[in-house]
Amino acid sequence: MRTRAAVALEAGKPLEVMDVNLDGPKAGEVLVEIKATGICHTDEFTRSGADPEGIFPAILGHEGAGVVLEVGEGVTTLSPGDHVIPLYTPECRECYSCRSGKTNLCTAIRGTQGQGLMPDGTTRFSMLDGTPIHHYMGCSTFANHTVMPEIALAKVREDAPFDKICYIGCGVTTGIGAVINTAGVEIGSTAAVFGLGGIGLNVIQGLRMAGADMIIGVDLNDNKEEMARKFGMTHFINPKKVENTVQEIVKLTQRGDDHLGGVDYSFDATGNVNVMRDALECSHRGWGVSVVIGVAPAGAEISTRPFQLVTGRVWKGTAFGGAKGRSEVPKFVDWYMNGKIEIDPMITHKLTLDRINEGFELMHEGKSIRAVVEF
Ligand code: NAD
Ligand code: AHE
Ligand code: ZN
Repeated sequence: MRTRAAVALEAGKPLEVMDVNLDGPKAGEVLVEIKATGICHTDEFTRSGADPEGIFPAILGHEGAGVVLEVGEGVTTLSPGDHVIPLYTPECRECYSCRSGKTNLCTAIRGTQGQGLMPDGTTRFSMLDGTPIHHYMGCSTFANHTVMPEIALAKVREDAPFDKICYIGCGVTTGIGAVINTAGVEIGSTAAVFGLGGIGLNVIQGLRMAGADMIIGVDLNDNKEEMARKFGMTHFINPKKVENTVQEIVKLTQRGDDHLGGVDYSFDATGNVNVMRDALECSHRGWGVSVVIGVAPAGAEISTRPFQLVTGRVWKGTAFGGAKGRSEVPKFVDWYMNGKIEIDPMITHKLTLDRINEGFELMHEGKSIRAVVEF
């Protein structure tokens, strides 16, 4: 079939919207009509050329929602008409990692996914002249139709609006999951969140759900403060306006006879390795846990004095908020539909596919939280 897609032809160039060929689903695969997709900073990371795994040409996008149109041979858990959210972290329930019960990082198809290919080592997308186009993060949601492995689709309730629940395909689950699954934040905790964008706001939302007492937000952009306060941030720091961000956080958290200060939990949602260091170092001696969410460019490395770890701070990371997608994503959709979590105010812009590059510009200008493309 033919479908319409935004294609990343070369690193650093705007996406080009065009008709492309899409082959039907092979065994174990599913054809999905994408109804809506968010634009996450990770799409920009890859588009810009900063991703060591970036391959071009490719159809980016990994934060989508849609409807199953056709299933390939052997598919048993999905049928045409089902509503689904694509999963860049699949859940096969059979590989060594899935069986361990200790991680959400299913390894069943990670090798081919990182090469921009379907599990059989081929691509379903091509240009009209036959040039192959790579898949992205196993999803390629910047296309009106895509083909995905069955194990990488979460079936969700049919009354949930696509233009909101697409955000559960990455940002919402990543932020809330980082708090609940990865950090395991307890009631009464203190926390710092670096980066108040599409991910950081969901970390704040997760901290409020977990019952944190003090939620300190850090962002270079003052305009992010208002929305973050609505989601539960109690204190705001703009690093450009203070001498030392770590010291400011330490001061805010010194209480009673605790002269050391430091937050119980911190989260990096910027992708900047210097910020990751600050996030670790503002956490409390003896027990502070710092979670890296941000994705850093090729060649970037984190550093700190080992003494920070010797004295009890813990550095962790999280992908997709530690969530096992097929099992947990339907629960996030229920939470949204029951009013337990909020999504609507974070979808600041709606675009058509033809205007997708405006979504990247809004992100650069710091004007959007999430821009969503609706097909
Ligand atoms: P975003 O662009 O919406 O937000 C980033 C925010 O960080 C912005 O508000 C920006 O002003 C702020 N910022 C940038 N540099 C800063 C600095 N030095 N100090 C303080 N604030 C700073 O991006 P997003 O969609 O929220 O994504 C955030 C990061 O999380 C990206 O690196 C993205 O690739 C990554 N990410 C990781 C996962 C995962 O599973 N680990 C999932 C989604 C996104
Ligand atoms: N390709 C990059 C790493 C990108 C990365 O870390 N991706 C996250 C999801 S970001 C979603 O917005 C992830 O899931 N990582 C685990 C995995 O297996 O990719 C690089 O540096 O090579
Ligand atoms: Zn993402």
